[in-house]
Amino acid sequence: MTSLPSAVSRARVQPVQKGSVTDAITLLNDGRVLYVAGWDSSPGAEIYDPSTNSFTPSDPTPYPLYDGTAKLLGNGLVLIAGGRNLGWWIQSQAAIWDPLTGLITQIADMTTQRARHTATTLKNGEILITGGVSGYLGDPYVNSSAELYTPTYVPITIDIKPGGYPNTFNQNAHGVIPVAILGSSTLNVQDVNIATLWLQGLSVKVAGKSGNYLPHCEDVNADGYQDLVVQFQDSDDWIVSGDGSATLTGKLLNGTEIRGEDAIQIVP
Ligand SMILES: [Ca+2]
Ligand SMILES: [Ca+2]
Repeated sequence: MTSLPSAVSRARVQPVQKGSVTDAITLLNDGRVLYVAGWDSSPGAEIYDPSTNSFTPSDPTPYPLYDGTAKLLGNGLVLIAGGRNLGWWIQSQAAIWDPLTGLITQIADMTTQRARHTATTLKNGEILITGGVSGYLGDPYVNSSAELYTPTYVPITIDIKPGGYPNTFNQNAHGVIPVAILGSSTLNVQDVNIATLWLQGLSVKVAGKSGNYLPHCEDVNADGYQDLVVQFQDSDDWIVSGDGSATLTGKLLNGTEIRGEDAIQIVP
C-alpha cells in the first residue's frame, strides 16, 4: 500500500532567470514544465525541472509573446501562438518548441493577430484557437474568429502487451509495459528513434548503469514484417483507473513524427 502525500507540502522553488509576465506555462510529458518568458527584451523559454528544483534556459522564442499561449501537442511538441511584443502590437506568429532539443522553430502564422486568446486541445489532438484581441493593445478590438491547428505526424499501429487482449494493468503495479510498434510495407521499425518514444507520459526503460535502451525486434503478429518491442517504465500515478487508450508518440531517425494508440484497461 502506498502512503498518502501530506495534505500540504511546500518547498521553495528557485526563481526564473528572466523576469516575465506570462500565462504560457506548460506541463510536459516527462514531468518538466515549459515556462515561456514573455515580458522581456530578450524573449526566451525556460524549463523547470521538479527533480532538481531549478530553471534552465531554452532556445530564445522568435518573438516576445506576452499574452500568448503554449500548448502541449499529442506528438510531445509544444505549439506557441500569438501574444504581443514590447511595442504592444499583437502578433499572428506561431512556433513549435521541441522538449528534446530545446529548439524553437517558427511555423506558418495564424490567420489573424491574437493575444489573450484561448488554446484548447480537442480529443482528436487538434488545437482549437479562439478569440482574443487584435490590433494595437492600447486600442485593441475583440476578435471573434477561431481556427484549428492540426499537428502533423505519421500514424502507426501499436500493440500494448503484444499478443494479449484486453490490455489490463493494475493501478499500483510497478514494472514495465511492453509495447510493439508494428512494422509494415511503409514502416521499417529500424527507422524508429527509440530515444524519442513516449507512452502517454511514460519513458522508455533503460538498462541499469549502461543507460542502454532495451528494445528488441520480432514479428509479434506473424505478418512477415519485423516489429519493434519497447519496454516503458510504469509509474504509480500513470492513469488513475477505468478504460481508455494510451498514445505512443515519437520520431523516426529522419525526424518524422509518429503516433499510434491502443486501448488499455486499468483495474484496482
Ligand atoms: Ca495487446
Ligand atoms: Ca509484424
